[in-house]
Amino acid sequence: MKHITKSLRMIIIATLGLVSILFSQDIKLVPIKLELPKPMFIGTPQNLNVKNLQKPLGKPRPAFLVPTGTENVALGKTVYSSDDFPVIGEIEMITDGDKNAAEGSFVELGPFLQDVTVDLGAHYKMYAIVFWHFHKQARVYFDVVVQAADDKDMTENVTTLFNNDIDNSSGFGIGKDMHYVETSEGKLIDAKGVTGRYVKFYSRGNTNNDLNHYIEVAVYGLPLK
Ligand SMILES: [Ca+2]
Ligand SMILES: [Ca+2]
Repeated sequence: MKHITKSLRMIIIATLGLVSILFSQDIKLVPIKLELPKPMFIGTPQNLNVKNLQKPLGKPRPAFLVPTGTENVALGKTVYSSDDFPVIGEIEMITDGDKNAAEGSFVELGPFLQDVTVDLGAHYKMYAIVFWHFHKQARVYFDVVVQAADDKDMTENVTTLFNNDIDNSSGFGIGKDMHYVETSEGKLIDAKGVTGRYVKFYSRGNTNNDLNHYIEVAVYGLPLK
């Protein structure tokens, strides 16, 4: 009996120690501040013949936790693109905060592999990247690759955060991530605290046509101290 009491006391002391360590680190996590646009369709069509396709969750995406103070640091920032003269829309619309699906809210880039690069203007620690290609109808975009780096040419401190190019037709290596159906929730990628100033997004057409579209990209981060 005496032995049990001693063990119990030690467990309590250890637990209290752990709790005080957690509090002393003062890392407060809060759900990401994310205003979602109006959904344009309900459910997922079954006729999308796409390999390695993620099953829909069937419910809203769970809250994503980030350190307190984390904001969309891409809002209003400069965007560069492989297609400087979009067929529809302007490149600036990709970081203007408008995530609606309607005509007048999306940018249409040319066919085949196209990219957009956001210059955050300074170095940030990134926790989540959320982007909307198109959500007026259910589509899957191909060769979606997302990279962060310190320089615009993506040569220094490059991290590939997402790659679903399953056949390596875009040359970034075989992507292990899954295809997904675009919805009003956008695609959220866990950036796991990588650092960088530039975030680059690639795609190579979609299940509907060979063109590439962007409505908005958001980078949730904190300034690098
Ligand atoms: Ca926009
Ligand atoms: Ca491919």
